[in-house]
Amino acid sequence: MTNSRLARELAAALDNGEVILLYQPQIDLATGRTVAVEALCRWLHPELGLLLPYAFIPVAEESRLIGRIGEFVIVESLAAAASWRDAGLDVGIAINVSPSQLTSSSFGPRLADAVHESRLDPTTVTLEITETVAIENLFGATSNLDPLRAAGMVVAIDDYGAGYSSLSRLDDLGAGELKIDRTLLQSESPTNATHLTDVVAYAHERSIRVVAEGVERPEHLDRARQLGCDRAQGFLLGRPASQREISKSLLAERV
Ligand code: G
Ligand code: MN
Repeated sequence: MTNSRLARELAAALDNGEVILLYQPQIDLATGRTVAVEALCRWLHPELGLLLPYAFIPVAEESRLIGRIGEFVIVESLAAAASWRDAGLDVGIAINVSPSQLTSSSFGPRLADAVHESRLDPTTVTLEITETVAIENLFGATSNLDPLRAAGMVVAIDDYGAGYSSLSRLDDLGAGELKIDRTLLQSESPTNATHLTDVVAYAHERSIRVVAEGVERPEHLDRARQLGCDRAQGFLLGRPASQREISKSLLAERV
């Protein structure tokens, strides 16, 4: 399918509810409880099936639909977090920030307003940033992120180890969380294992919490624990699920 057709369909999909959010649990390794969920965008395409963000976010970026998707994610995920809060189910919410959002001057003020209006505790809101994006326009990124951090929100470096990762980015962006990419967590290479030990030490020296991503098998969970990661996320611990399903599992967990 051509990108222009995909863009046209995406515009319609945003109107008719085909674009949805799922939520994936993040487990506190000390207590075993779900302390946060990451909001993940999906497109339930009528012909192509379930599309993951990489299949349509680039198209959205090109066609300026990304603004609408970004707004949808903010409104929908904060509403879900507020509904869990209202039900007495305290759980943090992690939102992925797209490249163009990060450098758009309207993003920071809009998110600050939305969080304020939701009356959520800002310290329970995490903004996941892919570091390559932040490097390309560090000024734009920090102009958005600094006020959000000042309001209490947490900046997370996403997919650490997937590309040209640099720990200095944690300092540049005032990050409060580091998410270790699944390729690095799952790697069997001793060099990578040593590197990971250093990474966790570096983060913890700065009181930055570490989340292990891609925990798919029991040995990945063991590794996350051995490394001293604070939180873990992955198919073994919970697949991305609807707001309803998450509500049910949070209720079940908290009896
Ligand atoms: O880039 P980011 O880390 O935000 O991407 C999250 C994506 O990874 C989601 O689309 C989610 O479905 C996927 N994911 C979550 N847990 C796992 C896992 O354990 N294994 C794999 N392969 N993918 C996962
Ligand atoms: Mn993410």
